Amino acid sequence: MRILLINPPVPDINAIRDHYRADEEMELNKRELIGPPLALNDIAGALRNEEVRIADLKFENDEQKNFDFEKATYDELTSFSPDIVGITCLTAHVNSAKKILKVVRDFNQKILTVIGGLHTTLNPHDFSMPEVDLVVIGLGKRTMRSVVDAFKADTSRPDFAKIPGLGIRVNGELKFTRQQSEMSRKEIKEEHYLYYDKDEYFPDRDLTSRYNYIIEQNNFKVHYINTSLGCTDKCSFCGLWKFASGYYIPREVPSIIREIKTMDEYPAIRMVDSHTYGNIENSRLMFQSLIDENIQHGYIVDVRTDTVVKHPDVFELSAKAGVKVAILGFEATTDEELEKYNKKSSIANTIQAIDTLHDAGIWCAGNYIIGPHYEEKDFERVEKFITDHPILFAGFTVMTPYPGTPQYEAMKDQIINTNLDYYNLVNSVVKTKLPEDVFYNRVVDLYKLSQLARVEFMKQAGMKRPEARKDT
Ligand code: B12
Ligand code: SF4
Repeated sequence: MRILLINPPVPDINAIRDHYRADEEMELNKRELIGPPLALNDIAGALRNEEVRIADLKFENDEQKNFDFEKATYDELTSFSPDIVGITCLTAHVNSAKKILKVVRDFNQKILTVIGGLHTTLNPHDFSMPEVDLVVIGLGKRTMRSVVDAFKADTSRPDFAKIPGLGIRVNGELKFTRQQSEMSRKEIKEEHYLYYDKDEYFPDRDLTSRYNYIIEQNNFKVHYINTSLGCTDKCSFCGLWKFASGYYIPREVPSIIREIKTMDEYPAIRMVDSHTYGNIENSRLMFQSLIDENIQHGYIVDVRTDTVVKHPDVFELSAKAGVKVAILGFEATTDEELEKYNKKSSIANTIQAIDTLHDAGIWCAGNYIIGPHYEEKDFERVEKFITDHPILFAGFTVMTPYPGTPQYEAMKDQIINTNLDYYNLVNSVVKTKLPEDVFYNRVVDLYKLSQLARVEFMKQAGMKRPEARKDT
């Protein structure tokens, strides 16, 4: 079978960037939002005996001005002639994905079309449309393997009904098979998740090696790895815990180590977990094993502030193992805001976590959510906080109620922009309390201040970014 997997483009709509003066560079440069579509590498890992191609149209669109992704899709279809097209989908991808699906259907009615990802899992009905045959809900690796096998067995009347985690389009409606949400933790781990732990199914990263995923500042080649599934918490604005049916399931450490051993060509590895340290003993074992086996990469991890505060020793160990940057969702600058987000942490933890990570030699990339209700006093409070607690990179996302999250349910009546092209964390889809221009200019001010704070922080800490490795 020939299977074409597509990462759709995210439309380049960015109100924050548009409020920078023409002669100023936005600190959050575009390159930092470029990386491999691990979902597709991952699925391809389970399809190694098939002919698979990955088209990263997001990458191409980010790199080339006026990139025509519909034409690029058509060209891929013509040259590769796939039997199946699979598309991955976040919320900001939805409209591009729908256009791609139309191109595929118009090209050849017989191609089986499959769409999966975070958005389809939380909102499967958004893809109840004639151009879609199967919607994948939840983990996709085993599901896609089963779909391909069923299609291979009978292309004219494939039987998908026994494959869990699907919405099958029958007579214009989605018919759901047994869902991941009906499975116990044990079952997800045994039946789906452990599928990730067989070496022959590790992500196929070669399929995207023609794209240049690098961390621009130091020219490091980067790739991603999953070391866990789900999260320990249930923040109101986040869909990741729902995706994993509320479970946190860490991977077995030996399998993580074996997978990292296949990633020699990537000096930088980002652990794209919701929470890399959700099971602290597993994390301790993972970082100790990396040290014991002398496996050397620079790692980027995702962590909650309360975990850092509770387990400072694990972060010293992590730094020894090569962790260079920790990504943290700070989200807010008051405890009341954190409570509203159901973050189950505190500002005291934020401050302590920054200090603990810096003491360990780990740089922080922390994100703050800027609400549409923010007034001058709120911006001033954030400004003071980021100046008082400078880090390597403070980022600011505009509060975006993503469909399928509790925040969406709470805010849906306030949404004034339902065009999902704008749901990329840099545009407000709810009316801002300050005049729009003032609101975005204040976010721009935050970015500028964050840059100054970073320069000051690096000077004080005597730090500089690591040099590029000679062989990259
Ligand atoms: C790494 C990452 C990135 C990378 C790379 C993304 C890429 N693919 O190009 C970078 C830094 C570039 C990035 C950018 C953005 N990101 Co991002 N990113 C992540 C992160 C940290 C991990 C995603 C990941 O790789 N997961 C691992 C894979 C294996 O999991 P998965 O995608 O869920 O795939 C599984 C299933 O969903 C399913 N599946 C998925 N696709 C398909 C397709 C088929 C055919 C099948 C069968 C199954 C299937 O099977 C897979 C394996 O089981 C998440 C947060 C997190 N911790 O998860 C945010 C996250 C996904 N990003 C988010 C956002 C908003 C963005 C941006 C839009 C932000 C922006 N300002 O532009 C951009 C655009 C991304 C894009 N793809 O175009 C949001 C999405 C929210 C939403 N509801 O849509 C998240 C959840 C973070 C958040 N703040 O909430 N991101
Ligand atoms: S801790 Fe992070 S990943 Fe977990 S639910 Fe909250 S925001 Fe989502």
